[in-house]
Amino acid sequence: MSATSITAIRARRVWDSRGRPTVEADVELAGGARGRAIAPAGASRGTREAVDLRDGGTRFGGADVLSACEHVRSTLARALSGRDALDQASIDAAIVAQDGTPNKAKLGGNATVAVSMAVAHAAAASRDMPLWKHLAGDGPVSLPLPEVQIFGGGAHAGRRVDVQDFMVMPVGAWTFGDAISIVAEVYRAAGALMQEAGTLAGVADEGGWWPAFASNEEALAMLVRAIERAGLRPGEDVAISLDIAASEFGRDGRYRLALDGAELDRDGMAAMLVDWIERYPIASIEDPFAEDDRVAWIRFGEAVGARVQIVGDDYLTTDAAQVDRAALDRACNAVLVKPNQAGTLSEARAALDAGKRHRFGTIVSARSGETEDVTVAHLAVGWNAGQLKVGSFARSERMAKWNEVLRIEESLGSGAVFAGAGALPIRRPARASGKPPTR
Ligand code: 2PG
Ligand code: MG
Repeated sequence: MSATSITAIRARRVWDSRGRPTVEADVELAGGARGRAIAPAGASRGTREAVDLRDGGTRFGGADVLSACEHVRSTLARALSGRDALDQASIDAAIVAQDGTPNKAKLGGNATVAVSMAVAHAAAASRDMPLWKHLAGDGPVSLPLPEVQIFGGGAHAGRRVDVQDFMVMPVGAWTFGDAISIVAEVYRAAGALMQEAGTLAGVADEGGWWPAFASNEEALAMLVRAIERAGLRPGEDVAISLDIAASEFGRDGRYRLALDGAELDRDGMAAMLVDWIERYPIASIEDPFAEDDRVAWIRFGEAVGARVQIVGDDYLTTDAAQVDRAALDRACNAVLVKPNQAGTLSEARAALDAGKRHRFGTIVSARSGETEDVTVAHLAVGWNAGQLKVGSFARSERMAKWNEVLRIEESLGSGAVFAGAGALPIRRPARASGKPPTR
């Protein structure tokens, strides 16, 4: 037994940002190093992603995770005991083998991802390193371009607007810190605008302003106004990014936009999105079509793939094989990487690596149900993903991640490299040269 052998794994039920139970895992190594991680939880989920194990019954609406915790303490603790925490690949292979299902249905994706991430934290601690550095090894690292929700909708806001995330990307920023300052101004301006319009109704699940819009497009127009009001140039300083999350309202090639009172076929849906791309400074669109509408994805990729980042979330579910297929199809040019969609860090990493092989944009992403766990901030830097999406710019489960990246940037000092707009898989006009502004 070496100092990095696993000697104990514990689990407990803790609570996420929606007040729902989730799994926290602690891992201890022979040399005394410890790691801890908490599983997040999605609301708009792809059908092929790893599933959380929930107890059912009446307690906490059936969402309890006592059986998932028990699987950590029994099956996983037994299978991983004595293994070397530095060998993440074989740890994750053992987790996959113990589960034995294609979607972690037996042990629960919430159990497996918490343990997989806690092992990585323990391994980093054993080397006395921050997690991002441990993960990077000799590879390059960069501070990610943040993708930040300003208005929340869809399943995260009582479906008051159909589109799920109206986000911004500070493409004109010089550093990660600069990017976050820009976002802070836009978020503030958007709140003030809605307050003046009398439509402010609190914040949605990920901290974005809760929308009371007359149409989906009105939210886009409001976002442009917020960017301008913050004294920034739409498109140049700040671009728009949308997560349509179309699987939530599309099926069999038909899309029901409740707020617009419209039912569109796949061509109508594509026409609406292309029209938006032409009239608004949109640089990225996630899940523009439902996950079962492959033909729509392929046509859309052909039409706009050269000028817009097209991101597969529910469409790819952090699965390397799906990324390979989408690349062959040219259906998308970016992959969202959510560790709990895969169920282990190694599988999530494989999806990211597949994306890089195909020159996709790669975006590490949190879920709508989050906690104080900041693992994704470290993954974005250490895996050199280039982009990070963790929801909005309010509520501490979101701010903890942005703040962690700020700390990492500071620790890198003059060696810090900001991925910026170069992380997008599309050609963009070069940023004006000169001195960075003070923000
Ligand atoms: C998404 C995520 C995060 P959820 O759709 O990209 O915004 O939502 O975690 O509910 O799947
Ligand atoms: Mg999504």
